[in-house]
Amino acid sequence: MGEFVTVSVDEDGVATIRLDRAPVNALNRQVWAELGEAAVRCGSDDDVRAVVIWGGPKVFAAGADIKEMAETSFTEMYAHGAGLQESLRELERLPQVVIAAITGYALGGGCEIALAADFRFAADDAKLGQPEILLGIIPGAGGTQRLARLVGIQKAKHLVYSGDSVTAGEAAEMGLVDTVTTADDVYEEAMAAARRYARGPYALRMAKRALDEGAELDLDAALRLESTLFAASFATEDARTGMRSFIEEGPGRARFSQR
Ligand code: DAK
Repeated sequence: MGEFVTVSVDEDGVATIRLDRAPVNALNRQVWAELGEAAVRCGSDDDVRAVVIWGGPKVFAAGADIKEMAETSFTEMYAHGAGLQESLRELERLPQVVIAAITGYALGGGCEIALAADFRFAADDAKLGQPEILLGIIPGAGGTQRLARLVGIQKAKHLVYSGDSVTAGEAAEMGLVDTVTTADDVYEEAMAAARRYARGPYALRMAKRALDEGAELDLDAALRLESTLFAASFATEDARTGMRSFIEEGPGRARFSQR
């Protein structure tokens, strides 16, 4: 259990990765490292069936700790920066469905953490953006890459070049967030969605791999990957359960074992 990042797992197998560094969850090196450890822990725990990442009721994360960054030299960043970026790869590569529940600010590295999730649920008070340019630097944890892949390069250019943040409503319009709800409800809505995925079949992991890894490949290779994973899904107990249940009880009634 980290000092600033904790993991708790509820009885439905939904893990909450909680960022907790008052007042704005500024991401110092320790937070990045603990986030990576939290992701590894969720990925290696068979009881974790879905993940919600949450910064608390007021703020998701206002980005990297600027006071720490101000003291960081080129050589230190060169030596450690890639390692810190790895924490988000751990999060992004989790086999389980991951939902970011965003209240308040998700700026810079905060926005980049949310971008590593499968879905972003935002509170209506949320503000998202990549303000790095205003500090004289560029996004360094996927903000020039995942953001452009998600919303398109033009919208990403606008956000990255200007440093402007967008409201939850604007973020929804550009596809940066998936749902908008009240700040009081956003965590529970993310948990409810995560519980639904937690009840899903083992094949959800295969679907996630096919979509995420396939997106990085040319179409032929991506279709081969899909084909392999499709065949592999027939090896799961859940595939037997799902098809038998349809034949005997009709659609949508299967109770999966995640095996
Ligand atoms: N770092 C450190 N302290 C911060 C902070 C931050 N990012 N953001 C806010 N704070 C502190 C403020 O200094 C203030 O501290 P006190 O004065 O109370 O001691 C306290 O939090 C409350 O902030 P404000 O008084 O400013 O509160 P407001 O509500 O007026 O404004 C705000 C909230 C979030 C809009 C504003 O504070 C703000 O603009 N914050 C900075 C946003 C920002 O530029 N974030 C950093 C972007 S750069 C890397 C990967 C990624 C990154 C770096 C490396 N590697 C893989 C190596 C990421 C870089 C970034 O995120």
